[in-house]
Amino acid sequence: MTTTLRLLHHPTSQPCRAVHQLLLENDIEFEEEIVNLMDGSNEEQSFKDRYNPTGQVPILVDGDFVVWESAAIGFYLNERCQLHAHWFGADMRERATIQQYLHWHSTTLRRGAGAFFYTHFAECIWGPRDYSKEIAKGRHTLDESLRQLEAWLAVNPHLCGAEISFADLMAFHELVSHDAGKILSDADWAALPRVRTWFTELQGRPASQRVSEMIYQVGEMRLAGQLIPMTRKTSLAKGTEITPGAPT
Ligand SMILES: N[C@@H](CCC(=O)N[C@@H](CS)C(=O)NCC(=O)O)C(=O)O
Repeated sequence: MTTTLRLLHHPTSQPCRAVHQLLLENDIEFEEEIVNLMDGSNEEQSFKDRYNPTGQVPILVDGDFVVWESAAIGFYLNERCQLHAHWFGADMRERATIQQYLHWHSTTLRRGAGAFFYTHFAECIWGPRDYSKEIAKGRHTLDESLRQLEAWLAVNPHLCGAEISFADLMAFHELVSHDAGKILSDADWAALPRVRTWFTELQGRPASQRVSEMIYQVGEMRLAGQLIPMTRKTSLAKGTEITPGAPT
């Protein structure tokens, strides 16, 4: 295969950063295209028809093949680029454990992103409103998920075993957003000592820092009370609403 891979993504997006980091960690050559999520370009019908009917990123394009959903992109890259076995598992049990994590992740820790989204981005889209119910819902899911991570990290130094896998990157980037937005207090971190050690270790990887620069800048802006200019009027974190689709 000789085509150059294209990654369509946005650096504020947790699953995009995980895929971006996987590409960097493995020295995979790719072209980067930032999709403007702030003006809702990703929701245009032409974008959905061409790339992803959900309008979401990340998206990987390999010649005439398009794949979306971060986990599916990861598995594709694993086979396409023959990644080192620790990323997706050396045998069927390890592979199943990593799959298991990624399925769990999409309905739990990923949904906890609502705590970040409704604390920091909702106001930039819909203006000042009472988002406390959405924040509380995200926070509840986040807390439950973090307790589960803490339990897994009591068994292994990484989420699915001794070595780092794509599961770690996916989980790590959820926490990067919460860290950038100071969603977790010092007391929260203190109650999660294994998660904190694991998070600090992952933060030290050069690729982690490279892909996380923008979200930390965005976090600083929001913590200083600045709005992120957004002209879109729909959620960036679909599925985290109390009432699906609301507020509109
Ligand atoms: N399950 C998807 C989630 C992707 C996702 O939530 N993408 C968000 C950014 S973090 C997005 O594209 N939001 C824009 C929108 O929904 O319009 C994956 O893992 O790839």
